[in-house]
Amino acid sequence: MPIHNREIADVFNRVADLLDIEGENQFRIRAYRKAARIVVDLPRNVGDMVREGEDLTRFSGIGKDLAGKIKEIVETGVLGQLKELEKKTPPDLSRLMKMEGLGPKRVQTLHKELGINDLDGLKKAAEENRIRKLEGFGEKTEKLILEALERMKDEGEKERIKLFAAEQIANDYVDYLKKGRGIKDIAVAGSYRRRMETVGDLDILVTCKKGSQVMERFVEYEDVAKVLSKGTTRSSVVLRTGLHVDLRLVPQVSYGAALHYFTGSRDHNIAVRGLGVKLGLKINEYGVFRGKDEERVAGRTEEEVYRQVGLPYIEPELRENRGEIEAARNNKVPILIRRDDIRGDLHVHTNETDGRQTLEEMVQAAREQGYEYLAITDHSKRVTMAKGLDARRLAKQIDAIDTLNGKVRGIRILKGIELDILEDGSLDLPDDILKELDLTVCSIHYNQNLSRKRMTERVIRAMDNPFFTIFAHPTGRLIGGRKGYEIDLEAIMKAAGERGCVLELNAHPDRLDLDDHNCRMAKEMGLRVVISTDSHSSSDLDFMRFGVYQARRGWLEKDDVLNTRSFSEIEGLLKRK
Ligand code: DGT
Ligand code: CA
Ligand code: CA
Ligand code: ZN
Repeated sequence: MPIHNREIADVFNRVADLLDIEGENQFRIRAYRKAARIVVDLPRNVGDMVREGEDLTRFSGIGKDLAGKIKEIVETGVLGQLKELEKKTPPDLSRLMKMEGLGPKRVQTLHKELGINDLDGLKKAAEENRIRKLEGFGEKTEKLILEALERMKDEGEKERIKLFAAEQIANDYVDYLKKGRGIKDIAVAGSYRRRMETVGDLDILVTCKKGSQVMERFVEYEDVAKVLSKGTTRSSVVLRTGLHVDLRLVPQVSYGAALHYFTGSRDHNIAVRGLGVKLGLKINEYGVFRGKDEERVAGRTEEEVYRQVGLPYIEPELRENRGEIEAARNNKVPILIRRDDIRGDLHVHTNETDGRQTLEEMVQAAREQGYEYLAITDHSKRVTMAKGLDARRLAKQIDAIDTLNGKVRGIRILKGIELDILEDGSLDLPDDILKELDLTVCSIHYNQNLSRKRMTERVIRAMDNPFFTIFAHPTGRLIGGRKGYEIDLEAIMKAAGERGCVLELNAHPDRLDLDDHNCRMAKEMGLRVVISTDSHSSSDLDFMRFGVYQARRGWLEKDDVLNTRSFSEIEGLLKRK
């Protein structure tokens, strides 16, 4: 059975979670989290490597012990150690640990003091006001827990997965299907094609030659845990990861219409169908039909479908019925930014703090991306967990970058720092070192629970400092995790515009912060955005595309994004007036 690197990483993360709840020592816990990251970063499928007898210990960070555990997971599908842990500590507790207001210590207390083992138990205890009585909890935490539970209910039973994870699964499935005989067209439609940050399920569409056994092949995929239905034009399965996948087989003449229909969004489709009705057209997943006798007038391509209702082609990322149809009618659809437009990355870490690679390695990796420039922005001293830089170490890094700039060709290295915005709005390092830098990427890591008003004031006060350049991951949210702190983004954007500061769209697939709505708000306020990866290893530089997808969903064009500019332009733009 092929097992994804991400699934193996999940096993290690679960071990780390449970050890954390048990109160194991942090050193050991971190080792498992690190193992998870290493496995995700490996260049190939680990399962394949194990089967081919490759020696995993040749990768840095993988010792004999870890290699043995990976082998065990690949060969048996489980890790004995995790099973043991789950006997002692209910596995559901790790879900509780990720909830707002709860960490491993509190979950352990809930488990020990109130016997809470799962979400239901938690809900009951909160409703009966038993949690507030525990030491270190209080009314506020109890309320937070109830709110978080409510949100989880809203999100429904079906767990949504991040686009990044969906991509690995979709690519493998599509590659597998393509290897079968007779497939002509194949596309993954739905929210996946609209590049939403999370997807609920995958909707695959195919056309094929007569007699090809595509449905058989679909349900026989090794990752399938359960076949929900199997028909001649439609089948549904559940994968081992719990993800649902639908496959629809459509005739060639309907392919464009079906692609349009199943790409959605539902609201966009309804609006397009409405336009059709006014023109006497019937639009469905089989095609576009005119008049009483339903003469087929389009269906092979999406362009044809749009043309029939008098519209130009609309990119999938825009199809949310958020004004794209009106824009298209007035010939005002934005020309969306593309990955190729990006000329540099302005937020990356090195192993001076919590990155995995050296300065030189990151620069080399950025050159391989074809970038004109790269900003090095390691953490500042407040982030002690990441060995944040003080003024002295930063000065050393500045020298190292100056030297490297004298040596490397084809790329400029910008001197920066990811500077912590302290609780009172001051910056974590003194001006006399900040003035030596090309830019600062300012962000909040601590004291995230201030009121909306105080948080907003804190950031605006920080922006008053003339060395503040970019506000990084502005809301602090984590997709599927932390909701983000309270902050008035509109006020922040206004203040940023007045001061010549820029907001970041953090491209890390767990963050995508700004989100699509925020991007659009920035654009409407005339504010430029910078898309940055926040890379902690050279392979993270590839996250840029997720930032670009989100920017496209937020209607951003090339000119709306600062790091589409050349080095000479950007140098001027980063300077505060
Ligand atoms: P997801 O899977 O929750 O992330 O979101 P989608 O957008 O992929 O939704 P899904 O998988 O339920 O359906 C795929 C597309 O099929 C959807 O975007 C639009 C189309 N579709 C599904 N049901 C309906 C419907 O009742 N009416 C219309 N007009 N379109 C529908
Ligand atoms: Ca879907
Ligand atoms: Ca679906
Ligand atoms: Zn960072």
